[in-house]
Amino acid sequence: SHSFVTLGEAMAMFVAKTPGQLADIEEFHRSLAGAEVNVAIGMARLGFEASYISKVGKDSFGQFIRQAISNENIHTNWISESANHATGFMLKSNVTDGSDPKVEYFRKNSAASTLNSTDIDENLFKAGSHLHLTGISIAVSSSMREATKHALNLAKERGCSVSFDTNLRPTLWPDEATMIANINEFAFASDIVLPGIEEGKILAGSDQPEVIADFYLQNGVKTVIVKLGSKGAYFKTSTGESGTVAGFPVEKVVDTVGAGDSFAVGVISALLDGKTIEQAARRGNLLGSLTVQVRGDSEGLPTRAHLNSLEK
Ligand code: CKP
Ligand code: MG
Repeated sequence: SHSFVTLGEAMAMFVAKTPGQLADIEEFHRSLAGAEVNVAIGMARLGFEASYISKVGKDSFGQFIRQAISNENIHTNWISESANHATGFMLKSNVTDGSDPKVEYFRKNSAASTLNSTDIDENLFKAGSHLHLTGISIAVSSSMREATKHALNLAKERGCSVSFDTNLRPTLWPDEATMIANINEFAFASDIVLPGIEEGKILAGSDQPEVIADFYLQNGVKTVIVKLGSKGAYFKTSTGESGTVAGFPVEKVVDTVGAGDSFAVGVISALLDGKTIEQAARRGNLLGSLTVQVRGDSEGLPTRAHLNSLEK
């Protein structure tokens, strides 16, 4: 069976218990965050062997993260510890109208930001494994960007498939032009690219899903799936397949954060299961729809048995 590898920064996330400005909130619920770790959790729940490369501080948040990841049956061997940098954390507001919550980061100079190429174990990359990367890891620091590049190169050398979620986080970049150039460099080198429609507008200069897809296909990408939120997803491949799959109806949107990561789990797992690109886009939407109905990033991600019952 296929194994799954990803690399990134995991954080403790404090979600406001009540609506309002973050500055006014007294009570928070702690959970786990980090786009890449969210995807690893989803893959592990579906039964894939998952490895997560990261770094935490020698502190309680670091302990919490390591424990949470190990509870999800993800290999923790490649999570190292920094002696002099703290684990990052973030705050998230509580919304009641389905709008995107406000997010505030406390991650500058975090332990994970010191991750570098020497933390990448070459043995993780073997034929049949899949590497998932996102635009967040390459924004966190230059050493993490180099580590990500190293992982990408190893994966390609060894014949692993590579997916890339553009995940634009403007507050982590010095300016927009630097963000666009770096994100597109990594996207062009990947097999599967998963931009949101708003991200595509910034990265490819168009709000037309087909134009966004063509922009990446013309630059060497094999498969592009543009996420259209509640409207579903548009897919196009270098072999000429294309189409739109509808979104899954959701009764009440609780919190949109993490939906993109769940979408990635759906797509990657389906492709590794041997499904078609259309089935993969559909599963991406299904898992995204589960995550917008819960407040945390990963609590909506299904087990294999749950997924089987939903796909019946
Ligand atoms: O694009 P998504 O809403 O799926 O990503 C959410 C994650 O890693 C969340 O866990 C947060 O911690 C982050 O993206 C981030 O660094 O912004
Ligand atoms: Mg995203």
